[in-house]
Amino acid sequence: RGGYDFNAMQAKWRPVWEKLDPFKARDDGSAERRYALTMFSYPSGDLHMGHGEVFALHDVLSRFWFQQGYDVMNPIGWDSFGLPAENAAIKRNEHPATYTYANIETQAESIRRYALSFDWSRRLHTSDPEYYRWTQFLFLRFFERGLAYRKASYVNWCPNDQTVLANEQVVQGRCERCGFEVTKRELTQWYFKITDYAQRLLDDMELLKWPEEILLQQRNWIGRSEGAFASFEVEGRDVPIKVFTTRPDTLFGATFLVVAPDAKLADELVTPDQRTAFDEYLRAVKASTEIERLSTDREKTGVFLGSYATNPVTGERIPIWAADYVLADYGTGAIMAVPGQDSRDWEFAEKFGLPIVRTVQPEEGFDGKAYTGEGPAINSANAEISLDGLGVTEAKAKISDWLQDKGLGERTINFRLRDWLLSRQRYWGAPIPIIHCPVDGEVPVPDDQLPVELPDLRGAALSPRGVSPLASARDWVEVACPKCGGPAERDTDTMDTFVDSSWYFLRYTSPEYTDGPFDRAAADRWMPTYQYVGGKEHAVLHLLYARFFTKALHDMGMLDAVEPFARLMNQGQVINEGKSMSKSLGNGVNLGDQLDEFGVDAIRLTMVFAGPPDDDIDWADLSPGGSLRFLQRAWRLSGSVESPVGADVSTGDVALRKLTHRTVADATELIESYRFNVMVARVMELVNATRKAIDSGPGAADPAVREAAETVAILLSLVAPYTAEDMWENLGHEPTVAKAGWPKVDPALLVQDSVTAVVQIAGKVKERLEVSPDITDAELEKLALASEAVQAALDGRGIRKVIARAPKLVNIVPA
Ligand code: ANZ
Repeated sequence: RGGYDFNAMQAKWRPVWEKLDPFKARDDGSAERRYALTMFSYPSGDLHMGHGEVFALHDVLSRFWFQQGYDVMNPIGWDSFGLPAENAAIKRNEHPATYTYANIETQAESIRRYALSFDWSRRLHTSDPEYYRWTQFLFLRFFERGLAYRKASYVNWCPNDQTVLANEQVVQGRCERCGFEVTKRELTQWYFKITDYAQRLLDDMELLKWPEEILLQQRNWIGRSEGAFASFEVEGRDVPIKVFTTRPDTLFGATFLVVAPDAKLADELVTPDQRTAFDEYLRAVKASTEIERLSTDREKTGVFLGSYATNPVTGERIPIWAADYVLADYGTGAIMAVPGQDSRDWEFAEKFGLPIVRTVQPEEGFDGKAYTGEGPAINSANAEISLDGLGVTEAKAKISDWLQDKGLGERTINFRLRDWLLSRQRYWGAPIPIIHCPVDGEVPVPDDQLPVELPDLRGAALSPRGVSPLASARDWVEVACPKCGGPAERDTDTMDTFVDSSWYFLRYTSPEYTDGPFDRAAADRWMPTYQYVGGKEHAVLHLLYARFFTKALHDMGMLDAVEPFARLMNQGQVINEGKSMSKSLGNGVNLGDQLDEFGVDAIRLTMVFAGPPDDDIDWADLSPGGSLRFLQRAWRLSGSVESPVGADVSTGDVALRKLTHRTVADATELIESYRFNVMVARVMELVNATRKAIDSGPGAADPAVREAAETVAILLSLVAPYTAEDMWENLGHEPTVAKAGWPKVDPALLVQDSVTAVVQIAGKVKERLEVSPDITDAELEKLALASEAVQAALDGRGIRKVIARAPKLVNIVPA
């Protein structure tokens, strides 16, 4: 055999594996099931470095479980609806499917070359009619239960993509996809009632082994606040104004009310003489973004509405203003302003000359404006109730009870989470399966008429123009109402692609199923996914939506699972020269080029070895050439072994055997705790030790050398499958090393002969002793005091105290 040649290995083993098909989930009950899932990709071009990383990391886990004998399901598919394909189609004057499916083939080929342990028999594409038929089916189930509904409201609008966006898709005031500043438009749109699930989405986080950072983001996004509603009578109006407050204890300091200018209420409250000023203000507000509106350091703006309310505890007549720092769709869209304790209210009061009353005594020495801290209530008493002297918590409880008794308010819980806006005015998505009939209203397309397939539109017909391109396909739009048979029209919006990805993990469990979106029995066998690997950018998007879908389907009796993803691992980004890769910076690294130059295994190894999975990795700091040299060194071991397959290893060199078994034991733990890079480092040590044993130790014929080399092959199969397979063959085995089985650890070989105990005097290390790992505290203390070095260091001083912590440490405190 010649030297290490990665091209030859790649050419040799790929067809062998494709024939063996070792990664097909058996689903036959022969072993415990494990569902390993990685976020499926958008087919927008070939694989990039980020895919390379996430796939390499995910494959370590999946292959580890295969080696351990689990029945692993590791499916692959494509999230193939969405804007990139549509924009490309407009540019190239073709159908989005052309671009989409060509890219899928390109990516599929790259993934195969990348040698991932996917089960290709479960492959799916969300843009296939066989898939989106079921997305539509699920939409209708949500619709039937009132979990999908249409309403008019101000929504996020991306002027560039000419479509609405969900709140989750607006990142710092900009479109999550194209970066354009998002504006507001009043439109009638479809929503999923995710808010019904707010509390359960919070509660069930307890079931999840996810990074704390992601859970925290979801928690904040859901934004639970405990507080109260309070009612304020309005002069000349029958209905009082209800406000939501988290600080009912500050009610005595409410010196004015503020309503959102774009809430209906503002329009109702404005008096004729304030009408012009108000209309002008409203126009300006509509042009601003939510981020701007909520920002604390922005100059406060607002307008007096001309109306007055009454503070229910002070009886004061207080003015009602409209200001954009109050949002229309949070709480009730109206607040009681308490400048004494709220900074934004303080600034507003200061700017417009409104009264400020402190109702919490600030700490000694406080010289700021609004006081938001703890302290006893002050100025908070009337003939009926006094909060004075009470702390914030007690005062809140007392006033809440009082309001409740008086019928002036009630305790409540408010969530920041809004319903999920799911309709899009774009072409390349699943059509919403609803027919609008002038007689019957919103009529679902009957299940047996699904899928509602997309009409054939391409090129310029897809150009964004604010209404869905589907509206221009008149033959498609005009249908008979399924109820009355009269003329009706199809809904022309398509679903957000996040709807497609909210249930794909269920479809994987029975991808061929034709009686429903998934076979319940199959889903119950596999769900929840044991492990999910993907990017943190999905924290409040996909990861939240998929949780909502799973719960809703559970409630509909379609599924046992209440959570989709039991464990989550996030990967970092691959950057270059300290910056994200981008065309404009010219620092892009092409995955395909790297694979051509260094081979698949060296690139995968480099990604895994670079650091902890969730750290960003800077390609400029890494050495794929070094990885390649290591793989060559490992591979050469397999050609050096001189003992036969199955040689009796019990007579082998004990030192090398101990290292081998220790390496396996540590690797097992390291993989389970996602420290793959350390695992690789341990394999490198084993490779070096094995080489040394061959060249200057017990020699190539010692069976311990075979045991070590086989172990290296198996451990490496998680990261460098081609090299590992080639080693396995050189060692006299049949393919595939991927199913060789995780090496068994002999506990007797893990016992350490001795450990180093450190002896400190007054905190300084004075002696190191080789001791038995089983030594007792008393024995260790005796040994330490008998040491010459210790006695010399004590130099005749007496001893006040000795603390022995066997077997590693003795601390001597001299008198
Ligand atoms: C009086 C008060 C006094 C308030 C005080 C706070 C501090 P979270 O915790 O985020 O739920 N608020 C209520 N509805 C609002 C809306 N639509 N737009 C903007 N602000 C709104 O915040 C709840 C608090 O935010 C509420 O409690 C209300 O101001 C304000 F010392 O009421 B508070």
